[in-house]
Amino acid sequence: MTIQLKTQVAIVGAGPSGLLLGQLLHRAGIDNVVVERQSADYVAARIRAGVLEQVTVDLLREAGVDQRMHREGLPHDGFDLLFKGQRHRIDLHALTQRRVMVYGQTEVTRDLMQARQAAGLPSHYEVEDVRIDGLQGSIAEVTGQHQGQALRIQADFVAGCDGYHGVSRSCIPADVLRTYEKVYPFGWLGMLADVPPVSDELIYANTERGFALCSMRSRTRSRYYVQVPSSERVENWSDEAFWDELARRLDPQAASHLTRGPALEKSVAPLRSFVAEPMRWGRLFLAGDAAHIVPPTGAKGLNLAAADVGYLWQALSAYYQSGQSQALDAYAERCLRRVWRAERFSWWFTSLMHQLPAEGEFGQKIQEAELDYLVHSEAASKALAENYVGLPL
Ligand code: RFL
Ligand code: PHB
Repeated sequence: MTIQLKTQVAIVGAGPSGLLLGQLLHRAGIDNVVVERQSADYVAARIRAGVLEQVTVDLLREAGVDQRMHREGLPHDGFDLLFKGQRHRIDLHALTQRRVMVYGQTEVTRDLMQARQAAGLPSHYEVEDVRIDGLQGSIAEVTGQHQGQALRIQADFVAGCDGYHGVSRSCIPADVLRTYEKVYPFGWLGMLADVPPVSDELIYANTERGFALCSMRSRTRSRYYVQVPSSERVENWSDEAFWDELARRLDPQAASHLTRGPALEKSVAPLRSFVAEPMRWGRLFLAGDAAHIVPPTGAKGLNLAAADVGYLWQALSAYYQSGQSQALDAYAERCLRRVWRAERFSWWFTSLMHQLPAEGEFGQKIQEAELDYLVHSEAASKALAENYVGLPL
């Protein structure tokens, strides 16, 4: 038997991009169906980003899923840069009159999944062999298999929200698709633990032993990262070894305040910059990690995904309200302008904060000079702050 559905927008992928788009479209009266490869439990358990820009917070409010975030999220007015053993505060609010919200991607995803379920919107999890056809024709088609049953969805448009390893990007013919990529020779070993954060705000540390980041999910849950070679295996790191290494990369005051505890999760994430162009091909619109990846140093991955979704929601709303396709035609260009600015910032902040052995001692001295300039020049601090809190849409 085949399950056959008709909808306005078929959304491939139930990550934050797909779920946020689904919720925004629903509130604009636009039908949509979500198709996801993994199980709902798997999607809900993934641990990823932690810092939301105001633009993302505003979109979550538009989607009607901001109540718990405003109750439990932690607004942050600044963060610390640590180098040469000293911490320097970047006062985001004084420099930009804006702040960021510390609220985990896991929580955002859970809120979106609950809202989708409460609204009774169609979602198909554990769908294998997803294929997308008809992108240059009069109707698009998404097909797949769910527990031996065929699924066939006809749609006006397809939103490719299926992440870096998804199928939608590969629907764009090779002679049309252009990709730009930079792979870094290091990754982040991350650990999540139910211990109070070492500091009230995030600490980004540049040390001789490599980069470290002290982040958090709440006042009782910490998220820490240390730079490791990209070939590093998580099995090589006991909890104790992780805590010891993190402590060595902090200033003495922070190291003495570090509360240790068992890891709830530990994993190594590779660092990559990647952009695929165009982000639209016929009836297909790519959004989020399906089209671009940034290294996590600037906390831009999830926020860029949300900005794409914001543009796509506006463009689809305009199309269904007035039949006008100008905003859909402008989608790729609007997104890519923001994407490349975030790519530049994430690459720059990554290059500034990590040990880069290939750059030698000269590179090390340039990093030190730039960090010194950054914290002593208001213009330089402001450029960092305005990118960190997020450029306006
Ligand atoms: P996602 O979250 O990858 O979701 C894509 C969804 O599509 C599904 N999928 C398919 N569904 C159907 N058919 C197929 N053939 C499919 N192939 C894939 C997947 O199962 C998944 O559910 O992309 P989205 O929604 O665009 O969201 C983007 C964000 O998740 C991402 O930008 C950030 O999480 C990036 N990122 C981080 N960003 C930060 O700002 N700070 C971080 O600390 C941070 N840590 C991370 C990260 C990304 C990671 N990845 C991708 C491995 C850590 C990791 C490990
Ligand atoms: C996180 O909390 O996971 C996090 C925070 C800031 C970043 C990257 C990751 O820049």
